[in-house]
Amino acid sequence: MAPPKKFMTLERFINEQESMHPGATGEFSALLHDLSLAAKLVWREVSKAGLVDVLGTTNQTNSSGDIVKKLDVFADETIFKAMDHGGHICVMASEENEDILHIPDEYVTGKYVLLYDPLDGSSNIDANITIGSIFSIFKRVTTSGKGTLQDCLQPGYKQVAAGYIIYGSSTIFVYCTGHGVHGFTLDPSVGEFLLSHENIRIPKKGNIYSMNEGNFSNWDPGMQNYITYLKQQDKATGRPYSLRYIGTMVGDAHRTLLYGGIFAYPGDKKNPEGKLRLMYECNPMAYIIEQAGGRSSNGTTSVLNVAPTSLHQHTPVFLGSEEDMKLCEEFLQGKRS
Ligand code: AHM
Ligand code: MG
Repeated sequence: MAPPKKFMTLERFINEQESMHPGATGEFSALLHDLSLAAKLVWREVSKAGLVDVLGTTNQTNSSGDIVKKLDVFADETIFKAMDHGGHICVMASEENEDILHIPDEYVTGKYVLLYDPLDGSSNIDANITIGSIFSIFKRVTTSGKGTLQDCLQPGYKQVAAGYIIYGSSTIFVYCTGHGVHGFTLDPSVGEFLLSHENIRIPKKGNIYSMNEGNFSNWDPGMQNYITYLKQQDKATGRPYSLRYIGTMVGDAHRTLLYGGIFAYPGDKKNPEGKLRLMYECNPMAYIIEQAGGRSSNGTTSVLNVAPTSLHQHTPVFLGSEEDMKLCEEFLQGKRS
């Protein structure tokens, strides 16, 4: 196989981006470096999940009532431990923990806030299907000392960076700091993430929809009409839309980012706010998709405009290509049926 035109490690890319900001202190770059180490540590366990005693469940449930997998616990603790002592974070929050996570007393605190879903798609672990980790970064709003809940509960448009790691047939670190969405594929033989997807732009329109259609009977009529419409011949391709659904948001959103189309987890009769969490899943993914030229919505407005009121709140979420999102909204608002 021919080598790429240039080898660019994630570490070097982060440093080069920092040098474009003369006032940068290096704190933010250090945070990203630590995140890349956390990603490699989690990948190392994920990739041997079938070999060692990490499969199966613990007997705990998390704040959303899900059964906690051993790998969830490992990923949760590993990310925290990789990030707690760098001096750049004042507080963290994780999908697996009810309350905010304080930086231990022996370490200094910094100006950033990290929220993360340590292992997304955990119901797929035992079947060796794609899973991921998601992160969202804000600047603190309090001025010093330990961070607070107030630092964590910021609307998505205030994110200064967000990204995810997808543990699929290869492992890719995708992130954005407001200057393009970039993907780095892990070369396990050298232990480095190498630039593989520079400046990702989501197609203006796709032909894939990704959602748990098993919930169809509980959706409202606008949503049902939209899906029924997508199953007819698409004018652009002469085919109906294809359904692709992994049940791991990272995987489904990553495919949507690269191929276009729409990913959604709408609210329904049983769960009006849907299933996915605003702070750990929807905000960071909405930021990535919007920065790549796509759109996000909670059905009414951009997900990034939603003012959070609690750490683990859920929200309906729609992410995708500009044209697909426009069409979906027309159905949701009853302008088409
Ligand atoms: P989790 O594994 O972090 O709890 O994430 C929840 C997952 C998402 O990754 C995915 O989009 C969704 O739950 C799938 O839900 P469902 O099984 O209802 O389709
Ligand atoms: Mg998740």
